[in-house]
Amino acid sequence: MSDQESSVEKAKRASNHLRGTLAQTLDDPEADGFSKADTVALKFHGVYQQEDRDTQRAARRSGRREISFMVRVAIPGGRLSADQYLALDELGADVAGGAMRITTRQGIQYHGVLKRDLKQTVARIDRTLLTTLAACGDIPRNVMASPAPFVSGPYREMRRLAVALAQRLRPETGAYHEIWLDDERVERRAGRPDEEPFYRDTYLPRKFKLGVTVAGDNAIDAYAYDAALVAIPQGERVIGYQLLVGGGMGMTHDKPDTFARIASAIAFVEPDHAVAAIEAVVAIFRDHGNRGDRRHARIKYLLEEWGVERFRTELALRLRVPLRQPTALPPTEQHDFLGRHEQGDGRSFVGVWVPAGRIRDGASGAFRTAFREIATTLQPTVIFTPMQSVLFADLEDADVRRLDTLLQEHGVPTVDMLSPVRRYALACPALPTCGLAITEAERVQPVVVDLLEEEFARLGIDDTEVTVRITGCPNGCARPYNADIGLVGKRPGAYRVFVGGGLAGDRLADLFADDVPLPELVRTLRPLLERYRDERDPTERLSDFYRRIMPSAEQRTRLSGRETPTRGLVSLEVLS
Ligand code: SRM
Ligand code: SF4
Repeated sequence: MSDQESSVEKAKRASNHLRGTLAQTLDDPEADGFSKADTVALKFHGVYQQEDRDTQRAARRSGRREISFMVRVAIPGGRLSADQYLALDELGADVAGGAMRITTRQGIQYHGVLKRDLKQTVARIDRTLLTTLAACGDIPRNVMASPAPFVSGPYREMRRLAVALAQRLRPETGAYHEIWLDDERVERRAGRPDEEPFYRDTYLPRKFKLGVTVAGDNAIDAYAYDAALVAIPQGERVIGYQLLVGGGMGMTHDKPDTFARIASAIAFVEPDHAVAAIEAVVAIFRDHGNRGDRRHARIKYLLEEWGVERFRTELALRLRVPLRQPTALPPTEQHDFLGRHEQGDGRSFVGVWVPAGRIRDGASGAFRTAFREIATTLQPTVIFTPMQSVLFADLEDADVRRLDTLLQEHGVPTVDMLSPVRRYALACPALPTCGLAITEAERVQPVVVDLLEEEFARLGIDDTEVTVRITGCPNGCARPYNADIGLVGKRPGAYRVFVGGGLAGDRLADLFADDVPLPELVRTLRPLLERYRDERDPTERLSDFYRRIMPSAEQRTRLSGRETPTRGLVSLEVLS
């Protein structure tokens, strides 16, 4: 570990608990953007400074910088009232070209917000009783929770826990209120002896991702995060939680010391200790995470260095209770909860697919108008899912009929109209907004889905449930490394292709083919798909089949960073 503080650590320390000169720059009409140091603090407020990558070069050549902002809203468990939903939708119309985008962590993002609209954007979000604070930055992010609105005891308990964790882990700085909101609230917070008793001056070494769910339901993709709690139900009660720690997707191409990792089961935690256990995990990360090299500053690297036993010992010391060994969990799947389901109180919820999470009116349906009408007339609870879709909950039978009609009237597809490839596809925003994108992702997703749909139909395997996830760079924002098929931007127009994760999300995919131009994707996958068609057991999933025919480590590369992926690339000859 490097002893040197990274420049981001220095910027955090100098920001005076996330203030920097943000307020001054916001008020300065001559300033088109924020200084580099201020953009570090700005992220903690849920705001990213961006430039349109499509026009950036031309603009810069003519001496201009066309800066706009992405604003991210944290929504614990993705749950909103209909009125909150409508307020957020209206805000999107006013400041972000009419579109909001559901994120892969159940939040929403507005893109293209102008500097002059930033303050009112954050203030209006605050008025909906939501926040952008800690939606980004080196801090625990939005707490994910299974979106299923079941009314059973364990689901209720799990939802309560998500809210408790979000409240407990929120930073305490007064900066947010000073910069974005009114003075009165600032005065009420003044005079605290220590502004950030838990996070201190430099917060966490890096971002921290967190989720909660109930055993058997992995809609949140729990193994991909820094920490997760899985409720173990017994009848209507939760008897404890499985604590998972050390998942993460981000890596850097050709830097084998960076890697994606599936979370490890650390302990079985009593319900009364659940919040304290997560707080202790965060504190361990705060105190021992790498603050010199941001590439290695996730808790997964600490866990890899320490091992599970040392981590458990440290956790028990901090919690001051003996920790029980983790328990065996039932098999899980990443349910998307699309279509109609009973909630358990005589009412129903309906899950509606949203292409790449963009709630807008477009060629594939008038999603925005339909959802506005549903929210206005039926007043459902609205829940965003980790698959970037929407559940409308608390519906009576007549409401479900009305909802179906509204979807139909506005051309919004229902789940029975989607192929499995389309239904389970995810893509990150990538170009043109993401400053880190190497390739397209969201904008090529329809092409990739069309190509794969056609190939699966041609081979007669179109009943196969597969997750296809695309990202524009190796950071893994659409969680490609535990999907059945993951495409990860390698160089402009070409992707690394990963195979072998699956719907359970509990194992990493292998690097299957490197540097594949999009037009060659189908040809690259064809030998595997043809063998799958010919040799699969009737109920066997694609990734399970792949693992059966490629059982040895030599045949497969685990994306674990212990080997250079290209060295262990799956040999296509083995497949043919
Ligand atoms: Fe992400 C950075 C978008 C979920 C791993 N992510 C970014 C930024 C902010 C780019 C940047 O730093 O300049 C992207 C903004 C693009 C844009 O224009 O909107 C971005 N990430 C997203 C979202 C919007 C993707 C989406 O399709 O919805 C997701 C927002 C979730 C939220 O509401 O908080 C999003 N990002 C993820 C996930 C998936 C997850 O957490 O479930 C991951 C992989 C899990 C993990 O963290 O390991 C992820 N994003 C990253 C990383 C790699 C971190 C690392 O460990 O190396 C970066 C780069 C970074 O932090 O430096 C990143
Ligand atoms: Fe940007 Fe890469 Fe994340 Fe896609 S995966 S949004 S390209 S950082």
